[in-house]
Amino acid sequence: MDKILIISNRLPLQLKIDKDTINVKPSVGGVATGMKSIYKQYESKWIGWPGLDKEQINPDTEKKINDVLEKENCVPVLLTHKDTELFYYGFSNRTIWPLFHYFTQFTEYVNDFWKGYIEVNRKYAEVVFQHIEGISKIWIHDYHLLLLPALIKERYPEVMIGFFLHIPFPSYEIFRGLPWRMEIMKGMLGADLIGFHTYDYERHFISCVRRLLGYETTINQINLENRIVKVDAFPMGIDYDKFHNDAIQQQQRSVKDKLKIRKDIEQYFLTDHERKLVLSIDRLDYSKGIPNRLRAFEYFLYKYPQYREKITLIMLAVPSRDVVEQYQLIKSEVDELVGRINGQYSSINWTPIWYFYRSLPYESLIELYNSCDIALITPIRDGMNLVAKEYIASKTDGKGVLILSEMAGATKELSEAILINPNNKEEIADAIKQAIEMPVEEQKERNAILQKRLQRYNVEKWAQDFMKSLDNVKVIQARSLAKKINEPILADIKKQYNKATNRILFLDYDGTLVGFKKDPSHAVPDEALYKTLDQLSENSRNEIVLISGRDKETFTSWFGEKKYTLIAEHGVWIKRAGEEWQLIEQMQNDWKELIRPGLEFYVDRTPGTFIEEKNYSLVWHYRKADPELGWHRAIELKDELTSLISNYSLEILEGNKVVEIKNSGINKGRAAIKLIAKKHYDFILGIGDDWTDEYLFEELPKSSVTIKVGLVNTHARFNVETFSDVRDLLNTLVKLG
Ligand code: GDG
Repeated sequence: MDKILIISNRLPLQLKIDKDTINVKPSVGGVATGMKSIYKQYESKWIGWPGLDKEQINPDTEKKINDVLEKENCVPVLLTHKDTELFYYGFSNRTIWPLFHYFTQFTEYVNDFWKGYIEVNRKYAEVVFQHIEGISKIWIHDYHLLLLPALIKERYPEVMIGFFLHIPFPSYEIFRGLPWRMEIMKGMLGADLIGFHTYDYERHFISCVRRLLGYETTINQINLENRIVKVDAFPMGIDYDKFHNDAIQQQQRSVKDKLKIRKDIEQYFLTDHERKLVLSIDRLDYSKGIPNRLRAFEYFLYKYPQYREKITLIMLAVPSRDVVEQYQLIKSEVDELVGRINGQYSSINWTPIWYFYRSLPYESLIELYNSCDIALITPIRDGMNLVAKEYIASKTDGKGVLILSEMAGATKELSEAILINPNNKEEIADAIKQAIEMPVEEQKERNAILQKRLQRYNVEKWAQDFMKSLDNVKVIQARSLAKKINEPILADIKKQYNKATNRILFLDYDGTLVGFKKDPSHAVPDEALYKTLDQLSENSRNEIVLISGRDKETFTSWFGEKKYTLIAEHGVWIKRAGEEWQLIEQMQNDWKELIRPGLEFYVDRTPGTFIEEKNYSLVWHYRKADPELGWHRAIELKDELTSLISNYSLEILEGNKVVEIKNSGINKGRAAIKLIAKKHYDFILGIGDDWTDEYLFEELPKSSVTIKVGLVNTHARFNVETFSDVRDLLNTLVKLG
């Protein structure tokens, strides 16, 4: 059986020290439930903070805690009071939480918080290292542990790491404000699979990866130098059957077994059939839009006076992070608003808002869900919002109306709810009216669709899907790694090289022999490169061919005096050592005047881009442009060009951040073939990094050693990670003589 580790800020159980005994109570949160199925399937352990400060625990109790937790397959991460101050209340909840929920005005950038965050992520890593033996997969949860994936990956690259973010991932414009944005991105990219609740969060993340780190992405895959990372949306579900069945069971209880809350609701509300109950449940958090909701409810009472005394809002606000100032402020605001509305509208036999500031037992929650006619859920931002789903699941008679903010991740699946903009009190007030007046048939119709969907994609399915995807990434990675040059492959290449008497080495330049520079004119050859190439070309058994898309003037200035063969413009021109440039093929050039104005239009609209004119091609460069915009414009441009060039014998090449239009039939592969046809070579090497080099890999004889730089799919036989690996390989060949 596979062994896995689950890691989250908190363990899925609550600990209480009662004199000498330690009491544990499982927590009822969604993540804990979802993980139950994973628990059954794998031999797993859960690592997290048990909720007690280290100072509260003496060595004797520590041993007891460990024993109790061990029985539950849990491992504690012990944090000091200072740790929780800086890491939990500090960076997690005063920096990441507000920023990721678009509350930039509440976001605090404090260096000590950041240091505390790094330190605690390291503490988690240390505990992981103590339990990693035999572990094949790790699933890390949420925004408290954004650095942990990379900390683990560095030490244990072979362990598959999944990371799931339970809160929104903000757009680039918000995320870029974080002083430690690079560290956070790199930390997350330590994972092999990164999951979000919705596609929107996923695309924001990918956009940040492209803009901040410059990695190439293909749909939902990120190609790091040495690894492929997959990003995907997994909308978290709930334990539907549990909520639904428990609601049925509680309803069927005999009068004497009924919960007090049920009896109270029956006594005060359910006797009056015209009285509508509206429910609101959240942690008391500024992201949940509680003041907006109250103002909209107040406005509803003002706008639709006919419903006064006929509607009651039951509002449960669960205390949360109350040491953080913003949470204290929101509490005062809510208290004040409730007081104001009740003061304004109450009568002797009616209180508009029943307000509870505490948490209730799970059974009471079910009673509230089941008895209320309307759920009013209006977050300003919410990663998912499970309360909305739980409400629908608990409506056993199929009646009930959900009013849901379009800013909650859950709207993507709950489109049959009445969706509102949480900042629009007019719309919310009207939605309440619509909900009150909605015919029962319509309520049932909408809910039936919602219930079916929630039952199918439940939390168990969510967890299983995530794990399946993680396995899948492993297969994708293995495919790209299968061809990576390792010791035995290298030994074989060396053997072939040693045996050969007539060798030819086709080497692409940019991205293969040198790293990419934002400005291509800065990618000049360095001394070490000249030395390697000179040594190779001085060997009489070798012919060195630099084969590139560069223009012949640049190549002349860099390598004109060298003993290498140069092929420029993807195979238009050839220059043998000591000779002049010659055209490999005769071509026409008159098409340029037709294409150029179109390209200029793209330069005008895309800052940072420019046109390079080569003898037989035009190139639009977008390396210096905003990566997102450049990428979109390149797609547009290719699309436009495709119809424009149909009357000419031209083709469009897409290279690394370039779109090149050139005469068709000219490519590196054709040029190379012409060269090797002239002589018998018993060792042929071809190395390149981009799309244009694929022609070379395809055309060279099957026995050739073809190498792609970058761990991506290719026609080449082998891969290496970066241009430095190419240099190492060439230096190894130099030593062989
Ligand atoms: C984060 C994201 C995302 C609430 N009051 C009581 C109680 N609850 C339970 C509910 C529900 C859970 O707490 C709240 O979950 P939410 O999803 O609504 O919100 P967050 O706590 O902010 O959770 C959120 C979630 O992670 C999962 O990924 O959906 O967007 O912010 O399950 O039932 N449970 C009990 N008593 C209460 O008084 N027993």
